[in-house]
Amino acid sequence: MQPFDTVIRNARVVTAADTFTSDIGIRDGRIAALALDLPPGLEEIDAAGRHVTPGGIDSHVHLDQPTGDGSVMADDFFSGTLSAACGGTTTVIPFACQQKGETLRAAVDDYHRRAGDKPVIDYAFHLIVTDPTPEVLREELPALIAEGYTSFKIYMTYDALKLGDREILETLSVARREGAMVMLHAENSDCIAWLTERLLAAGLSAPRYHASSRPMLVEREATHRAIALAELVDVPILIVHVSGREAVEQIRWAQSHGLKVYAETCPQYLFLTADSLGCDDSFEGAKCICSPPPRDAANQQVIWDGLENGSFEIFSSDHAPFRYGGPDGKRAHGEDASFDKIANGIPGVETRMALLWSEGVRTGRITPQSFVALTSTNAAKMYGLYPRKGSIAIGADADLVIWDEGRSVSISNEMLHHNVDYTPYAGMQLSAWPAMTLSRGDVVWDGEPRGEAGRGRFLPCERPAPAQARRRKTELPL
Ligand code: DUC
Ligand code: ZN
Ligand code: ZN
Repeated sequence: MQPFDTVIRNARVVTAADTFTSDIGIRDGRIAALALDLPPGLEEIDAAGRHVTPGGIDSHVHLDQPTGDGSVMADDFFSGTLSAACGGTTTVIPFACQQKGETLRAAVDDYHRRAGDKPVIDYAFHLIVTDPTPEVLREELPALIAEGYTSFKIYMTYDALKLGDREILETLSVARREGAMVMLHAENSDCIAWLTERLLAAGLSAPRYHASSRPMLVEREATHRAIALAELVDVPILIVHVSGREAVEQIRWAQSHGLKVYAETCPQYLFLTADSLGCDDSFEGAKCICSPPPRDAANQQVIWDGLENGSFEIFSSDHAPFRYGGPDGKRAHGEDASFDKIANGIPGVETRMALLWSEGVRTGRITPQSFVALTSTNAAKMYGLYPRKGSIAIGADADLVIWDEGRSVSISNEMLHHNVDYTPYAGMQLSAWPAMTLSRGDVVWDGEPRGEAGRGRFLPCERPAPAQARRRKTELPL
């Protein structure tokens, strides 16, 4: 038999189910053997005493996505995927966003062009459906789902992106029939517009009022409505970037009534609060403008509880990278811009894994197995990449992270590899960081970035099992 290309020795292998000590034999980019005392490989990596987890799947990132408001995303498919790899992520799922009036096919072609020969790690695409014309619903969406674009996002806010309830119903109905996973951005658009108008009229326009314009209530209402619409169509949904208690209560209600309602949360809802947007009117608060906004300490605790008790399936970054300095990021409309004109989103693709391992696993809040489920395995299942991705198992891609634990890491932007000029987590002290990341057996991070542009492969996704509708109990002609 051919020797292994690489053998990782004496790893504390963590999967979503177990932790065990094993060597990992890698051949042709895949895991070929899991056992102790494997024969020598062409390369040998000593992991004695180290946890080894599946490479992260960051299933919510925005790369090179046009914004239409003069701001430009700082990360393209090279810098974004390089940064991901350096933080222990081996697969990203960015969005291919349809512009209103454009076909979905044109959007997909455009994003493949943007990716080009840039990706350092493997990637798939979610679609964003903004214009569900009869043609899109009847022809394009089913065809693209069949080709491996098996998940799509619907926005309930932002004029350029949002769908009305009737459009959401029509689109959910296609997802049900075709077996696609629908992600929902749940915030009530009219409430935000009404509050924004009043805040601005009262002269309250500094970055920190972004949080005032999108209180928890607007997320709670839209979450409730999304669940009701999905219940009517009888289709599973996944609520993305859940920020706190009121939305979690809606989701748990749905789950306890047997509805297939899944949820995602992100580091900003564990480590930032509305105060991160500033306690005065300084523009600095723009660095933490994202939607939904971070809440408060009590809501952070609810999110931690949800990670622990199974309310959430997915912990993603929602990496939406805009530079703080320069003319085309947070300041695209000038430093005096009102909060509603400031680019919406924060970077986080490189810090996601270490934040959760350090502050979740090493503090005892979540188990190593939950960490793996939340950062990798569940995303692979939710989006049709399992078992090729998301596990340490024979036949799976050799996407792995070897952890360096116990050392003190002070997060700074200088240590990161994204193309953003700040990190919201600067100054946080962590006790873990990826020592090494392997993507299909190649070392792409070992303290230095090693991944070449273009080595990442596009991954068509299967129809995800969790997106399958329940058996219908009603007589409605759906
Ligand atoms: N929604 C996202 O998913 N990302 C950035 C901003 C937003 O509103
Ligand atoms: Zn969103
Ligand atoms: Zn997002």
